[in-house]
Amino acid sequence: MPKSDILVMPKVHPLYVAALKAEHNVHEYNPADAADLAAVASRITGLAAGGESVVPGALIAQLPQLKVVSVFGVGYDGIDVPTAIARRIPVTHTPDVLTDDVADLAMGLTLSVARNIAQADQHVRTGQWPKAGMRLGRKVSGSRMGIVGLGRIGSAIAKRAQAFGMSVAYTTRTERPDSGFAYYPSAAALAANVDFLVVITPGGQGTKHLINADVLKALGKHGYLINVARGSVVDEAALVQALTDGTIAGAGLDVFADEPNVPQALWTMPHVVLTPHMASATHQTRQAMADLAFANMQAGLAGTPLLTPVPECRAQMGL
Ligand code: NAP
Ligand code: 8YV
Repeated sequence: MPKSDILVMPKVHPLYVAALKAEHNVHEYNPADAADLAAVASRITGLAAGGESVVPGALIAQLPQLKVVSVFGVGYDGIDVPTAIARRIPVTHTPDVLTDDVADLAMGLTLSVARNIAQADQHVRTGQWPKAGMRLGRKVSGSRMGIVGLGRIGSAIAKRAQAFGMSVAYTTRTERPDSGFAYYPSAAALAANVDFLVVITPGGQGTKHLINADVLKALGKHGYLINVARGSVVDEAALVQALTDGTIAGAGLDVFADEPNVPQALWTMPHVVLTPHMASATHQTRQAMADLAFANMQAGLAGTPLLTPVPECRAQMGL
């Protein structure tokens, strides 16, 4: 295949960028330098983004030859997909290959916050063990898990929860009777009936602040919130308040409203575990994501069938 000109959004994973550089001319997008983009815009045929990238319609409009947007990540809430579709430009993502890792981290956060693992590690490292005891944890095995979003990753979390002897319930917009799990029509109704509420929906306007003060109140003072979805799904101010005044028992958070900025109030809370958006960050999965994102890019440039177009492109572009 002849070399193409690819525009790469900031902070796209190096494994994906390296694969692109080996085959193409790569231009790193600098939102602060309009002249830099103007010099190459007419040649760009591929756009590489990450799951957290913001690709507005105005950027797509500046790229007259664009053939494909290939996202390194399953979430694509930052991409203006309707604008791309209007120009018949397919958008692809990386589903399935990261499902196990994200489900593993959801369980890791659940165990960590309930059993005080991060706190306990500090207790030993700072020489506290000979001097003082630690507060007791919350038993996870046999407890009740509620999953907000029973898709690929939510289903993988359910499987893991079952292995811990937990009961599983869920909420989605469309009930899934085939799952065999108890269905609740809203996040609040689900929260009122579980010990751990795990959030794993897509981000974007459709789920913005789905987890609000009312849902946290329903989860209650013995309940824990785990968010591995997107920061936008949770009303972060309401969450900080609920953790401060004891409305809920604790939280395990991998994603935040304004990454990489995490509200300072959370930094010192002993009943909170914080990770830096790393649910899919293993060597194995990041390589698989890079391979799939690159394969989608190559297919989009060549005009051959795409491996994993996003659902809207499948439905509206007949892919
Ligand atoms: P998926 O298979 O499309 O599942 C999404 C689920 O969310 C579906 O069950 C969907 O069911 C449900 N949902 C959508 N809107 C909803 C709403 N308003 N209320 C309740 N449920 C809703 O996607 P996936 O592969 O599991 O990935 C899910 C998300 O995880 C991604 O989009 C991404 O944002 C996030 N993620 C985060 C990380 C990380 O590093 N932390 C890594 C990977 C993915 P209905 O359509 O029936 O509502
Ligand atoms: C990645 C993610 O950290 O897949 C997603 O939606 O949020 C994560 O897997 C991200 O896409 C890397 O850019």
